[in-house]
Amino acid sequence: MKLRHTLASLVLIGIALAGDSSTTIWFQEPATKLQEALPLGNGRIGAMIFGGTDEDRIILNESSLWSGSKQDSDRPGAYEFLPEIRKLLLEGRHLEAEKLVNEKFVCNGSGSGNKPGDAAFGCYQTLGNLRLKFDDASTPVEGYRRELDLATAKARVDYLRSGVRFEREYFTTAPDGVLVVHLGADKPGKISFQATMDRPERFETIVADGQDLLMTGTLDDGRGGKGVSYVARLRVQARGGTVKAEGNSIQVEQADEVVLLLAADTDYKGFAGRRIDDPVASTRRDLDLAAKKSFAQLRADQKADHEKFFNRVQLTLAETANSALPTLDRLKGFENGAEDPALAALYFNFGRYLLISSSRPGGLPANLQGIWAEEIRPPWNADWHLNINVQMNYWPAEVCNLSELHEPLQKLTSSLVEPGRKTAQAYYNARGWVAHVITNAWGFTSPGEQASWGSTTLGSAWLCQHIWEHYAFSQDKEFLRQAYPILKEASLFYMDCLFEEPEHKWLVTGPSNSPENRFFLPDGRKAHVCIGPTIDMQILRELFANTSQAAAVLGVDEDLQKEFKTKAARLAPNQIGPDGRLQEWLLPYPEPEPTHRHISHMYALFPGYQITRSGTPELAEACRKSLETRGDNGTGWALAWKINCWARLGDGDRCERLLRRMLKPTTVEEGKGPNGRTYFDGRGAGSYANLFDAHPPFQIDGNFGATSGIAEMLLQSHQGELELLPALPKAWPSGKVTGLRARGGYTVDIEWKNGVVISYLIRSSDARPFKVRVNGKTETAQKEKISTS
Ligand code: FUC
Repeated sequence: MKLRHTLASLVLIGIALAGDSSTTIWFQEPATKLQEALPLGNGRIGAMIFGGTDEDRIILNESSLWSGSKQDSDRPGAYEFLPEIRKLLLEGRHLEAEKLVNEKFVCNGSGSGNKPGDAAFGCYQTLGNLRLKFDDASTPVEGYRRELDLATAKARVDYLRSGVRFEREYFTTAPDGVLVVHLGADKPGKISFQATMDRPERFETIVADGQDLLMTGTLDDGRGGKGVSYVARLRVQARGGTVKAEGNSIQVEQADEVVLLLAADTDYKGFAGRRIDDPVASTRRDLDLAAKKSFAQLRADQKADHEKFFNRVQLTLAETANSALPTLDRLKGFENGAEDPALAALYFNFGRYLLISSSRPGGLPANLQGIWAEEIRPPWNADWHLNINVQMNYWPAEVCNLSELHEPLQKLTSSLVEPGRKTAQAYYNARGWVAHVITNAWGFTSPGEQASWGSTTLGSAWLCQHIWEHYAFSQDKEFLRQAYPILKEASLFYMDCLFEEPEHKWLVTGPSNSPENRFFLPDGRKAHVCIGPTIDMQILRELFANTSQAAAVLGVDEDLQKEFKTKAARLAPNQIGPDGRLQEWLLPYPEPEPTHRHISHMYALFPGYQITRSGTPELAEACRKSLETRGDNGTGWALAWKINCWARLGDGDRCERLLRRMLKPTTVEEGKGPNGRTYFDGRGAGSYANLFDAHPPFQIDGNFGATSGIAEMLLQSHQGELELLPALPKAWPSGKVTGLRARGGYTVDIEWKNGVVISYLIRSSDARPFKVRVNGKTETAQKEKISTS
């Protein structure tokens, strides 16, 4: 079914086409650090291109390169302390409760702290570096350009040196599973360099099979034993000149043209990934197969594969003079007040590009750094945080028409059911499964190691929201049938865990946290552990509703459906505090940090949709007040979350202001205090030169969150209708977007001018009537109004 609706009285005058400026990140100099380098990825192999002219460094990654190992971090019988902890909390003795949680109710061992000898939690880590050292380092370089083309997923460097124009092209390809680098020159015999590989620890490089350079090593399992083994294998193909693999390098002399192929693999056998026994053999196979194709063929196949995802959505916003600048100058110009709507389109496209590059079916989900890490122990282990971060990574997946890239997250969720059942039993003596705040490549579901943040129990419930959202957008009943047991068991867990608070007889969770936030007790001391924080109640209301709706769609578990509804009705409600804000906790505690980065109680506004402008206007107004108090500063992901919230509140200008804040150029140095500690209060937050989000430090969730936020400004579908341009800022008076997805299985194109929709096209696989809100009016699209033009 197709619906084209042209508001005929308005003439479409050409909107300046943003062209390259919406899909190109570029520089006039090489990168000096990761935050300036260009990311490439095929979902599994990642590369960061520095493009140096004396030495070209490429940071290498493989998504399953995790230290640590499976561990038993639950405390059997911890549930025996539950009554005492709850009693203390009900009596207002929070600090005593917190002490008891720290003693008896956190995980066994050091958890994500990864203490020496007790580091089974592990961390995602870098595969190392590929370095190309060029011979002509002493001569000057002219006309240097380094760029990343998001539309075709290729990085490119070119420059003039000693009268020769050098060009290098780089891409990672999903169809062929390798990194490809092409080195060219406009004169014969001019390409000479030495290729080496290294990493900060645990590596050796050897020549294998006569021609390949191999870097191998084995990580720590966190208990003093051997963990995951890896291999990076480089092969050089040259036209003209000589290639010699010797010692720990490959030397190329006077070639006309060179192609480098790099394969990487690990023997990680967890919930996703390739499950390879012998990475030495698998990388050889990968290179043998890739080497059979010409460079042009490798590129054509990679380009087609990338475009299949990338071209589904197109966003056109006006270009200005600022749009033509190199990326960092463009950010600076924008910071200084230059208009540049196309910069938002570039940032949006970058988010889609990053998801395509870091999350592919069958692989591991994008972690805190996607797949791009240069350290052995990146910040927060580059793990999956379940109290906002990994979910935010997947906010753009459905609305940006990348539904199949959501799969790695769903796979992670289903992999946590089994370990999560054990955790549910140990800590709560409950049915079902639970995951708390953090997880890793090894199925960690226990509480975190500190009560102050680790007692958040909502991780599993929040992951389940993604199951429902995938169904809501795709209408894929078979997916829902398969995922239903996960929803059901998650719901059973929470049902068993809820207990009654005596004053109102509401059902609440506990011990719990409002993620990572604190409150003042009446005596002025600060506490974290609480019962029934607002976010828990919102998430459970949604989980119970989604589970019973899923059961209804599938025609199963009629009795349970009723039970879920009964329980949901008894959860503590959203409460408006004495100051008109939505209350974050069960009681209106004063807060030591009213601008705290987490805005957990906004869950019901976004990503949930229990609170809406039209359905619950008073609560929406309370959310607005809460957001006002939280302010327009924060870590990268906090800013991104706020964009989505303000979009739900219909305030496009506020969204644009926050987006400007996210695009504020920043550096690694600006993100650290004098003691080397990273800031959490918004200092140093913004965009690094390569547009990676700065928490600080680099954390990719903000990129994905802002991408979702931009989509939310243009299209919403959570209120039983498709709303076109619900939060359009004045700064984007004209534009066009195609291919966004809406709940119910619709694909939507919108074109607007002077802030008014002038045409739209809504496609769906069947002919159900639906409501669409356009230019302030809701209409039901009738079958007879549908044309297929
Ligand atoms: C949560 C946040 C931090 C950071 C970390 C990875 O703990 O509170 O700001 O994003 O996750």
